[in-house]
Amino acid sequence: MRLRIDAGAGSGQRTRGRGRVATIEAVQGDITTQAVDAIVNAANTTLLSGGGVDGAIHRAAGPGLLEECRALGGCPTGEARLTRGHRLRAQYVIHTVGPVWSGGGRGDAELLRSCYVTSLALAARHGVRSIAFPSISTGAYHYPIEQATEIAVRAVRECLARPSPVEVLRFVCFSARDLDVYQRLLSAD
Ligand code: AR6
Repeated sequence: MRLRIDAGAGSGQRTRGRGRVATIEAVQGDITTQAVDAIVNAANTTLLSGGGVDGAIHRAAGPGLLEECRALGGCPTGEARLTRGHRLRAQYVIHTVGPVWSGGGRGDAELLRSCYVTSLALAARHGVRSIAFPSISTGAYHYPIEQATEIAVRAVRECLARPSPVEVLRFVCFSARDLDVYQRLLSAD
Protein backbone atom coordinates (compact mmCIF):
# COMPACT_ATOMS: atom_id res chain seq x y z
CA MET A 1 0.00 0.00 0.00
CA ARG A 2 1.49 3.34 -0.97
CA LEU A 3 0.46 6.90 -0.43
CA ARG A 4 2.09 9.71 -2.29
CA ILE A 5 1.89 13.16 -0.83
CA ASP A 6 3.57 16.26 -2.16
CA ALA A 7 5.95 17.88 0.28
CA GLY A 8 3.73 20.91 0.48
CA ALA A 9 0.46 19.04 1.02
CA GLY A 10 -1.89 21.03 3.16
CA SER A 11 -0.46 24.38 2.24
CA GLY A 12 -0.23 24.03 -1.51
CA GLN A 13 2.58 22.56 -3.55
CA ARG A 14 5.90 24.07 -2.68
CA THR A 15 8.31 24.32 -5.54
CA ARG A 16 11.96 24.64 -4.79
CA GLY A 17 15.35 24.27 -6.39
CA ARG A 18 14.78 24.10 -10.14
CA GLY A 19 11.04 24.08 -9.68
CA ARG A 20 10.70 20.40 -8.65
CA VAL A 21 8.34 19.19 -5.97
CA ALA A 22 9.50 16.44 -3.63
CA THR A 23 7.32 13.39 -3.09
CA ILE A 24 6.85 12.09 0.44
CA GLU A 25 5.38 8.60 0.59
CA ALA A 26 4.71 5.88 3.15
CA VAL A 27 4.87 2.15 2.47
CA GLN A 28 4.84 -1.02 4.54
CA GLY A 29 7.94 -3.13 4.02
CA ASP A 30 11.55 -3.93 4.72
CA ILE A 31 13.90 -0.99 4.40
CA THR A 32 16.84 -3.21 3.45
CA THR A 33 15.31 -4.04 0.05
CA GLN A 34 14.45 -0.49 -0.98
CA ALA A 35 15.78 0.65 -4.36
CA VAL A 36 16.75 4.16 -3.29
CA ASP A 37 20.02 6.09 -3.23
CA ALA A 38 20.19 6.05 0.58
CA ILE A 39 18.52 4.25 3.45
CA VAL A 40 18.56 5.59 6.99
CA ASN A 41 19.51 3.34 9.89
CA ALA A 42 18.10 3.77 13.41
CA ALA A 43 21.43 3.03 15.08
CA ASN A 44 22.88 3.43 18.57
CA THR A 45 25.74 5.71 19.62
CA THR A 46 28.39 3.01 19.07
CA LEU A 47 27.35 2.49 15.42
CA LEU A 48 28.42 -1.11 15.98
CA SER A 49 25.07 -2.70 15.12
CA GLY A 50 22.29 -3.96 17.33
CA GLY A 51 18.81 -5.40 16.90
CA GLY A 52 15.75 -4.13 15.03
CA VAL A 53 16.28 -2.27 11.79
CA ASP A 54 19.98 -1.79 12.63
CA GLY A 55 20.56 -5.54 12.79
CA ALA A 56 18.56 -6.11 9.59
CA ILE A 57 20.61 -3.50 7.70
CA HIS A 58 23.93 -4.96 8.86
CA ARG A 59 22.85 -8.50 7.95
CA ALA A 60 21.79 -7.41 4.48
CA ALA A 61 24.82 -5.16 3.87
CA GLY A 62 27.40 -7.72 5.00
CA PRO A 63 30.51 -7.38 7.19
CA GLY A 64 31.98 -4.50 5.19
CA LEU A 65 29.40 -2.18 6.74
CA LEU A 66 30.46 -2.97 10.30
CA GLU A 67 34.08 -2.47 9.32
CA GLU A 68 33.31 0.95 7.88
CA CYS A 69 31.23 1.84 10.95
CA ARG A 70 34.06 0.92 13.31
CA ALA A 71 36.24 3.57 11.69
CA LEU A 72 33.63 6.27 12.42
CA GLY A 73 34.07 6.08 16.18
CA GLY A 74 30.42 6.39 17.12
CA CYS A 75 27.77 9.08 16.71
CA PRO A 76 26.02 11.26 19.31
CA THR A 77 22.25 11.12 19.70
CA GLY A 78 20.50 13.40 17.21
CA GLU A 79 23.37 13.36 14.71
CA ALA A 80 24.04 11.27 11.58
CA ARG A 81 26.96 9.61 9.80
CA LEU A 82 27.22 8.29 6.24
CA THR A 83 28.69 5.03 4.95
CA ARG A 84 28.50 3.14 1.69
CA GLY A 85 25.73 0.58 1.24
CA HIS A 86 28.02 -2.41 0.60
CA ARG A 87 25.74 -5.32 -0.47
CA LEU A 88 22.54 -3.28 -0.23
CA ARG A 89 20.75 -1.91 -3.27
CA ALA A 90 21.14 1.54 -1.73
CA GLN A 91 24.41 3.30 -2.47
CA TYR A 92 24.58 4.85 1.01
CA VAL A 93 23.47 4.14 4.56
CA ILE A 94 22.91 7.16 6.76
CA HIS A 95 23.21 6.10 10.39
CA THR A 96 21.38 8.29 12.85
CA VAL A 97 20.83 7.84 16.56
CA GLY A 98 17.37 8.56 17.92
CA PRO A 99 16.65 9.38 21.56
CA VAL A 100 15.55 6.75 24.05
CA TRP A 101 12.05 7.86 25.07
CA SER A 102 12.28 9.46 28.49
CA GLY A 103 8.69 10.61 28.85
CA GLY A 104 9.03 13.64 26.63
CA GLY A 105 10.60 15.94 29.19
CA ARG A 106 14.28 15.82 28.32
CA GLY A 107 14.52 17.17 24.83
CA ASP A 108 13.28 13.96 23.23
CA ALA A 109 11.35 15.77 20.50
CA GLU A 110 14.21 18.07 19.54
CA LEU A 111 16.66 15.16 19.35
CA LEU A 112 14.30 13.10 17.23
CA ARG A 113 13.66 16.03 14.90
CA SER A 114 17.42 16.51 14.63
CA CYS A 115 17.80 12.92 13.34
CA TYR A 116 15.63 13.74 10.32
CA VAL A 117 17.15 17.17 9.72
CA THR A 118 20.78 16.06 9.98
CA SER A 119 20.15 12.91 7.90
CA LEU A 120 18.60 14.99 5.12
CA ALA A 121 21.43 17.54 5.27
CA LEU A 122 23.98 14.73 4.91
CA ALA A 123 21.96 13.20 2.08
CA ALA A 124 21.90 16.54 0.28
CA ARG A 125 25.68 16.90 0.60
CA HIS A 126 26.06 13.57 -1.22
CA GLY A 127 23.56 14.36 -3.96
CA VAL A 128 21.01 11.79 -2.78
CA ARG A 129 17.82 11.96 -4.85
CA SER A 130 15.82 9.21 -3.15
CA ILE A 131 15.92 8.23 0.51
CA ALA A 132 14.06 5.82 2.80
CA PHE A 133 13.57 6.33 6.54
CA PRO A 134 12.46 3.81 9.18
CA SER A 135 10.37 4.97 12.13
CA ILE A 136 13.32 6.12 14.23
CA SER A 137 13.20 5.49 18.03
CA THR A 138 9.79 3.79 17.98
CA GLY A 139 11.05 0.22 18.51
CA ALA A 140 13.63 -0.59 21.19
CA TYR A 141 13.76 3.10 22.18
CA HIS A 142 9.97 3.20 22.87
CA TYR A 143 9.12 6.62 21.43
CA PRO A 144 5.30 6.71 21.07
CA ILE A 145 4.49 6.17 17.39
CA GLU A 146 1.97 9.03 17.05
CA GLN A 147 4.28 11.62 18.52
CA ALA A 148 7.31 10.32 16.65
CA THR A 149 5.44 10.35 13.35
CA GLU A 150 4.22 13.92 13.87
CA ILE A 151 7.82 15.00 14.41
CA ALA A 152 9.09 13.01 11.41
CA VAL A 153 6.48 14.32 8.98
CA ARG A 154 6.84 17.93 10.09
CA ALA A 155 10.65 17.81 9.95
CA VAL A 156 10.92 16.30 6.48
CA ARG A 157 8.23 18.58 5.04
CA GLU A 158 10.14 21.60 6.30
CA CYS A 159 13.45 20.32 4.96
CA LEU A 160 12.06 19.41 1.55
CA ALA A 161 10.30 22.74 1.16
CA ARG A 162 13.78 24.21 0.77
CA PRO A 163 16.23 23.55 -2.08
CA SER A 164 17.43 19.92 -1.92
CA PRO A 165 18.48 17.24 -4.41
CA VAL A 166 16.05 14.83 -2.68
CA GLU A 167 13.09 14.13 -4.96
CA VAL A 168 11.57 11.10 -3.24
CA LEU A 169 11.39 10.50 0.50
CA ARG A 170 9.87 7.18 1.57
CA PHE A 171 8.86 6.26 5.10
CA VAL A 172 9.17 2.47 5.34
CA CYS A 173 6.91 1.12 8.08
CA PHE A 174 7.41 -2.38 9.40
CA SER A 175 3.82 -2.83 10.60
CA ALA A 176 0.41 -2.06 9.12
CA ARG A 177 -0.41 -0.19 12.31
CA ASP A 178 2.54 2.15 11.87
CA LEU A 179 1.64 2.67 8.21
CA ASP A 180 -1.87 3.73 9.28
CA VAL A 181 -0.39 6.42 11.53
CA TYR A 182 1.91 7.71 8.77
CA GLN A 183 -0.91 7.74 6.22
CA ARG A 184 -3.20 9.65 8.53
CA LEU A 185 -0.58 12.28 9.34
CA LEU A 186 0.64 12.61 5.75
CA SER A 187 -2.94 13.18 4.63
CA ALA A 188 -3.54 15.85 7.27
CA ASP A 189 -2.72 19.52 6.81
N1 AR6 B 1 12.60 -2.34 7.85
C1 AR6 B 1 11.89 -1.28 8.29
N2 AR6 B 1 11.60 -1.06 9.59
C2 AR6 B 1 12.05 -1.98 10.47
C3 AR6 B 1 12.82 -3.11 10.11
C4 AR6 B 1 13.08 -3.28 8.72
N3 AR6 B 1 13.80 -4.30 8.27
N4 AR6 B 1 13.12 -3.81 11.23
C5 AR6 B 1 12.56 -3.15 12.27
N5 AR6 B 1 11.91 -2.05 11.82
P1 AR6 B 1 14.28 -0.18 16.20
P2 AR6 B 1 14.98 2.29 17.65
C6 AR6 B 1 11.17 -1.02 12.56
O1 AR6 B 1 14.14 -0.91 17.47
O2 AR6 B 1 13.68 2.27 18.38
C7 AR6 B 1 18.80 -1.23 17.77
O3 AR6 B 1 19.22 -2.31 18.54
C8 AR6 B 1 10.65 -1.36 13.93
O4 AR6 B 1 9.47 -2.14 13.85
O5 AR6 B 1 14.99 -0.84 15.08
O6 AR6 B 1 15.48 3.59 17.09
C9 AR6 B 1 19.86 -0.15 17.63
O7 AR6 B 1 21.16 -0.68 17.60
C10 AR6 B 1 10.37 0.03 14.46
O8 AR6 B 1 9.13 0.51 13.95
O9 AR6 B 1 15.03 1.24 16.42
C11 AR6 B 1 19.62 0.70 18.84
O10 AR6 B 1 20.27 0.16 19.98
C12 AR6 B 1 11.49 0.88 13.83
O11 AR6 B 1 12.05 0.05 12.81
C13 AR6 B 1 18.12 0.62 19.03
O12 AR6 B 1 17.70 -0.61 18.44
C14 AR6 B 1 12.57 1.29 14.80
O13 AR6 B 1 12.82 0.24 15.73
C15 AR6 B 1 17.41 1.74 18.31
O14 AR6 B 1 16.06 1.70 18.65
